[in-house]
Amino acid sequence: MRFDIVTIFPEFFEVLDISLLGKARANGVVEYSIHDLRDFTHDKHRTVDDTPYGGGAGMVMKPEPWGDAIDAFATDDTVVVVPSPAGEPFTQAMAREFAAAPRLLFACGRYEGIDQRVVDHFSTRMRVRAVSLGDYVLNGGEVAALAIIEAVARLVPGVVGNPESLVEESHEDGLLEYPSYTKPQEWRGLEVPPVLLSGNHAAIAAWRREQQVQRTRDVRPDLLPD
Ligand code: JD8
Repeated sequence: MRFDIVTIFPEFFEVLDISLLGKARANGVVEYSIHDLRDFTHDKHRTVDDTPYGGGAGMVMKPEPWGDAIDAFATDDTVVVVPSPAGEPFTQAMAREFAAAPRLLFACGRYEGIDQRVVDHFSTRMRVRAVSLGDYVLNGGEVAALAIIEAVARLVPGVVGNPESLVEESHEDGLLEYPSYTKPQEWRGLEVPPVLLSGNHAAIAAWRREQQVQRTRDVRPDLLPD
C-alpha cells in the first residue's frame, strides 16, 4: 500500500521511519512518499496562501499548488484524504475502508484550510474524503494525517506481527477493550484479578467480555446498541 503525503512541513513525517511503521516501510509492505507543497509553487517566494475572498481573519491555501501536487501523485484509484475539522469523524470502520484502497494521498492543510475548489475539482475524478480526527481544533492536518496513517497502516497485512492482536482491540467489535495485566502478580498492594490466574479459558473469555461491556457502558455508552 502506498501513502502519499503533501504538506508544507515534510519534516513532520520523519516519525514514519521509526517503530512498526518504519519496519513496514523497510520491508516494502507499505510505501510512504512525503512531498513539500512549496515545490509546486511558481513564484520566487514559494507562496502557498492568500487572503480569503469575502474577508475574515487568517489566510487560505491557494488552489494552484494543491492542484499541481495532487495531479502529480494521485491516480483515479487514489483516495484523497483531507483532514479537516469539518470532515466526517474518523472511525475504525473508516480505517478498514482506507486499508483496502491501493493508494491514499493525504492533503495536509494549514492556515484557515485549503480553497474549497480543490476538493470540488478532484471529487469529479476520484474518491475525496474530508475527515476529522475529533471535535477539537488543531493547527493543521499533519497530526491528523499521522494518526490516520497509523490506524490504517497497522491493518495492512504484514505490518503487525501477530494479526490476532488486531481482533481483540477497542472498537474492532464495537466495544472498548478489556483491561490487561502482566507480572508481578501483586504490585503496590494491587492483585491481578484471580480469574486470569485460573487457567480456565472459558471463564477468562467470559470475564473479559463482561469487562468490555462494562467499560463501554461506563465510558462510551454511545457505542452500545440502544
Ligand atoms: C486540518 C488548517 C487549522 C482549522 C482555523 C485553526 C482534523 N479534528 C481536527 N481539528 N482540527 C483539524 C484540522 C485543522 C486545520 C487543518 C485539520 C488545516 N487547520 C484551522 C479551521 C479553523 N484553523 C482536524 N482532521
